[in-house]
Amino acid sequence: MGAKLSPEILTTLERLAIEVPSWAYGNSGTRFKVYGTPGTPRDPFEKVADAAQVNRLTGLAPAVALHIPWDKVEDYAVLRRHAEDLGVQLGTINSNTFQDDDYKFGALTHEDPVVRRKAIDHHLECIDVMNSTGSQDLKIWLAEGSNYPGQADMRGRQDRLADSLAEIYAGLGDDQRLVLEYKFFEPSFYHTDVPDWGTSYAQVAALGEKAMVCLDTGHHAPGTNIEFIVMQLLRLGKLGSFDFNSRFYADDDLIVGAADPYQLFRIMAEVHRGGGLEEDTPITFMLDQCHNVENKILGQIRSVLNVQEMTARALLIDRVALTEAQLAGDVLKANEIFMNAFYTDVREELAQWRASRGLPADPMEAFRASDYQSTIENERAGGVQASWGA
Ligand code: PSV
Ligand code: MN
Repeated sequence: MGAKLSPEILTTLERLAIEVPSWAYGNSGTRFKVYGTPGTPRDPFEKVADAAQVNRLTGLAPAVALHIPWDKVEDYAVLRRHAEDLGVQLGTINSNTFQDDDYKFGALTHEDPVVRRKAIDHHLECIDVMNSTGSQDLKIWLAEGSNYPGQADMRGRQDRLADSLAEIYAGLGDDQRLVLEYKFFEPSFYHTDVPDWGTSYAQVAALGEKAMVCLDTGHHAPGTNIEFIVMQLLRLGKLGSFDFNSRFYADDDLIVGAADPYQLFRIMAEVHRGGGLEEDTPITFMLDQCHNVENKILGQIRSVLNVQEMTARALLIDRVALTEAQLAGDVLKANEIFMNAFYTDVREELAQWRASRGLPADPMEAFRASDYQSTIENERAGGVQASWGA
């Protein structure tokens, strides 16, 4: 193909797969308002159908992540067949220990063994779901922490967390993994039990090789050098998955690459440098986003295309010249080489490449031109639209 994207780069791009989250297709909002949208799915089957559109038009999203209990169904094998009929797989299973009254003061860290038991059992149930769906990853994000200094015994909670995770880990099958996601604040504001990559790393390292860290790009303090964390976790062999999204202020869950495409480029450059785009990559790339005011399916299409575009640009970094400049101490040459790749517009070449693979050159326009949206708006009348907690 064209001058910029070599066959080698295209082969790497061919492998890029980004899981989409089922919750992106449901209604979402802020604590102020959740807007309903015509055509919003009413159950996991309809969410999977929408997700399949993203893959059909981009070739980039072959799996859908589920959230339990939001995506609870009677028979997961039926949901799996439904997904496969539509050309996608069921992906990461996300647990949920943040919506029951019992969990007000913690779940896996709770002082009360009865509450802890309930939370551990929920995760074991998630592993059962994984056995039916064929999912590889169990993703654990915990809403646990405290609001006031002195409120909680942080040390005791960390120890109980280790014990709870060990029990969950023991339930994993040979080909299954646990990924532990960190977040620096919210819903707790003073301390969070898994606030940073170091804590997540310490916990998963103690479990064993099937436990890895999940890095959600929106879960860091402003100004954090996220690509450094990516480098370090890859170096340690513990970067298990990404939750991609972007943020201006906190955990905004906006379209990845929308707020800061350069940051996404820097992250993908480090992923590439650390071998994370190789065939045997340990990384599951996933979106963790909501689309509060924009069309949800188009929002997901835009997201996976943004990841593809910044990955292509990252692959354009002239690594030989960069190393040479670095070793020569040529600060500005090195920076220039890095920036040259970032400033290279690859949209036209990616469009041509898509067309050559039987995909629409412009997936956004292809979706707008299709009758999918009007069909779901007509067909999905009645029932209760899915949203947070449904
Ligand atoms: C909450 O911050 C969150 O966005 C986490 O990132 C999880 O991955 C997601 O919700 C689903 O539980
Ligand atoms: Mn997340």
